[in-house]
Amino acid sequence: MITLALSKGRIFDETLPLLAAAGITIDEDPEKSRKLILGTSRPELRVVLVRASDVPTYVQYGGADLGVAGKDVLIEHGGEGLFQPLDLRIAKCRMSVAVRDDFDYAAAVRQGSRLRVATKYTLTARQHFADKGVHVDLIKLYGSMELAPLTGLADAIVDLVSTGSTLKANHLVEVERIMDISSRLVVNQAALKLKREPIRRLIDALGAAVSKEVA
Ligand code: PRT
Ligand code: MG
Repeated sequence: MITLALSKGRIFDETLPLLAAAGITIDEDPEKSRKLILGTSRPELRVVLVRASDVPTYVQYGGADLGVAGKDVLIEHGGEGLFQPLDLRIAKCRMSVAVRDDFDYAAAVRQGSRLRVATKYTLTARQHFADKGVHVDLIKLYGSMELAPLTGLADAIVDLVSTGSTLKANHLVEVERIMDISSRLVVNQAALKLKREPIRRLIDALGAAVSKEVA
């Protein structure tokens, strides 16, 4: 048996067409069922539904053989014990710094002020501001980062942006793009050795599906 970890929502939705191109369908729609383990058209392949940020942990410890996780999540996890053979080019967005539209970020940086930055992505944020030589106090949040500058909790946030409409609706502006983000296939290193053939075939089939999408 091969177990693939996916998170509900955009990662599940955008992985489906890649699996379909590899001739694989999932038996149930996770939005309509409460099941956490789903069968597929391949008897030897099943899907487990886990929280997006738990995908690397499941794969690292062998709770799943493979998984799909955003680069944002993989950086924060550290990637230990994970082989990352493929950029699936799905769930694309960017990691950015944003501030209130009335906050002069350039001036604050120029003056060498100590910035208060709220984020879920503390490793990425720490590295970014260290590279720029900007002093920051990081405030770890687990959700709704957009609220932090509006309530005075922070001067800036580091968050994911795709269309930009969440920032706009909350009177925030993107002032720096830290990196482009997409989701990657991650594989448990021990599983890759023990179940080499079926896992290799799945990686190759998904790789071919990604190249077809790009072409
Ligand atoms: O929701 P949960 O806490 O369980 O986990 P999660 O938020 O990590 O899961 P999910 O499914 O929302 O995101 C899974 C992955 O999708 C992330 O790890 C990213 O790699 C990727 N992704 C792509 C995004 C976005 N686009 C995105 N826009 N993840 C989150 N967002 C959020 C962003 O944080 C912000 O709140 O959407 C909002 C901005 O969107 P726009 O379109 O208004 O700019
Ligand atoms: Mg979410």
